[in-house]
Amino acid sequence: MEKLIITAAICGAEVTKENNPSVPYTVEEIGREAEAAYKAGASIIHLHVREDDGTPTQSKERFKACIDEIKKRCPDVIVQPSTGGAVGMTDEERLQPVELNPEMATLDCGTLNFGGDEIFVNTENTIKNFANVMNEKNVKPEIEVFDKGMVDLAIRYHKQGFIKAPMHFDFVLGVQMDATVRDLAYLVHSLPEGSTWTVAGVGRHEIPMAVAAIIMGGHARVGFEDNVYLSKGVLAKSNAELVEKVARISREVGREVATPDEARKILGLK
Ligand code: KMH
Ligand code: ZN
Repeated sequence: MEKLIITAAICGAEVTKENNPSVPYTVEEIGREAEAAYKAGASIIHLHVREDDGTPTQSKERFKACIDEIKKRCPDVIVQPSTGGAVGMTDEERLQPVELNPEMATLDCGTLNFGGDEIFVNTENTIKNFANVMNEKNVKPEIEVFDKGMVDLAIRYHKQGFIKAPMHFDFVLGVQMDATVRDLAYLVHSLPEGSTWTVAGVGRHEIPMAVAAIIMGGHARVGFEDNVYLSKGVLAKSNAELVEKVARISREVGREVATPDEARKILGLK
């Protein structure tokens, strides 16, 4: 089996220091969390950024400052900015980090309920526009899937020329779809040949879904964006603790962890 790519989703847009005091807000905190996660085995940093007070922002300048800080500390890590941002942001706001020509960025492939009255809106025109902008900039999309129909939409858009193969998917489970091995297997079996995938289990599902991915030949995403606990009732002191736990489990069952350059080869990044 190929090596395991671990993505660290270190910040997110919804989680706060009230949930876990180690959630990073400042440029320095984001740099420190990214570096520790990288040293623990993460080859991709999935990045949201904040103002110093924790307010989520998609500001190009703030992304640049955070990416520069991350690259100063770990020059070879893959930085994958979010184009999802936070619920309620405009498409123009959300697209800003793509202007920085990152290697990858997320492409959310559908609209979904996001708790309470919140709806995370991704219309067909939004998705096509985001895909076109990423193609122009040679940015590899990570296709964010919250529901099976989003896989089908991505395949349709691939056939229509909006998304290039090989496609890379991230299944975010425990928001809309259940985080079960049955559901994960259903998604994996729906992918075109040659695709790669990772899974992000939300909340208590984070580590179990990562373990399923390790065994099934996929890749794993962990981090504060999705979960702030190391184990039941125990807050993780850092994103690195979550990365370290998954890296250790993977090695113990005989699957080595990919470096950023090995991840680039697996994902077909230039
Ligand atoms: N924060 C969510 C509204 C992504 O990064 O592309 C969107 C999200 C997905 O986290
Ligand atoms: Zn995200």
